[in-house]
Amino acid sequence: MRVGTQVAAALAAGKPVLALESTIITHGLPRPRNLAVALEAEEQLRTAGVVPATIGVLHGVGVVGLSTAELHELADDDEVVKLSVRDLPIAKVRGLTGGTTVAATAFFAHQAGVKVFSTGGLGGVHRGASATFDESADLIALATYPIVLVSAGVKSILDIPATLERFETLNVPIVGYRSKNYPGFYVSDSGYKVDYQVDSPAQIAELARARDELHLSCAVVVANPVDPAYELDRELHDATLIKALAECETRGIHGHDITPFLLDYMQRETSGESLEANLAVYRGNVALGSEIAKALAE
Ligand code: PSU
Ligand code: MN
Repeated sequence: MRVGTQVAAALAAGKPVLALESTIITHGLPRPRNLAVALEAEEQLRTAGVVPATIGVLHGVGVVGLSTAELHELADDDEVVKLSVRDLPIAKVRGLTGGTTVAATAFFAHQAGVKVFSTGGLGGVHRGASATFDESADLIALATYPIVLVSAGVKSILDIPATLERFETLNVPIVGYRSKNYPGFYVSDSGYKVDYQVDSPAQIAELARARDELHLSCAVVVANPVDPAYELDRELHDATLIKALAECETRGIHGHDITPFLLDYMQRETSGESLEANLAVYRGNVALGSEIAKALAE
């Protein structure tokens, strides 16, 4: 693993740093928007006085704080792979270049000492998981690496109540930001609730400190609903989702290809409307993550 110079300097000085994942760049967003979004998120952070630490793997080496040139490299690589934690030894031995999922990003962030991480949507339990056993390694990672993770919930392409149950089983606390409605990524309310609400970045920092004092390894997961003004039209959302899941079944897509396939399908079939919602979600999570990073640096 290598820590970028700006990130290393900020960490040494106790300045706020926010981790960002890179599967969103390599497999979550279409080109060329992927690079634009990655650069925009970093710019948003610098303006807020927070050092961005976008994390990915280049030629087998985990990088915490990719440079602008390295972001270009990752965004434009035709061979780029999706790397979760289990893939990291293989990536190292074979010198692979890849986007890191929430799980792998949380691993590297924690190793480097970055305490807060913002993403768009989390992986979770897939629909039909009782037969396929398909649940994202993000869940296990969040039980293992004590960071603060900001997301807008899990997408409704997943089984949301089962995902919430698994978080409970895995001892991962979830708090809603200024709401007890668990968000559904594209929409601000998934129809399911969380048990606890927090109302400020300072309260989240306090929770992370309490977790550390208890020597618990779990992440604190912050569910940050998208502003309802930017959410995806619900009817369009529900109709597209049904088609996406059917198409996935027909084509026999499985394993780590499912999430990228569903995301891409939603984007194409909503003529980019889901993409705009996706970007609003991401901006909101980067903004909240930057405030939490500042509260933790105080
Ligand atoms: N959900 C999204 N956008 C994404 C992902 C999930 O709304 O880009 C990515 C994240 O990197 C997440 C990964 O960690 O997909 C989960 O993949 P899987 O379901 O294969 O674990
Ligand atoms: Mn999976």
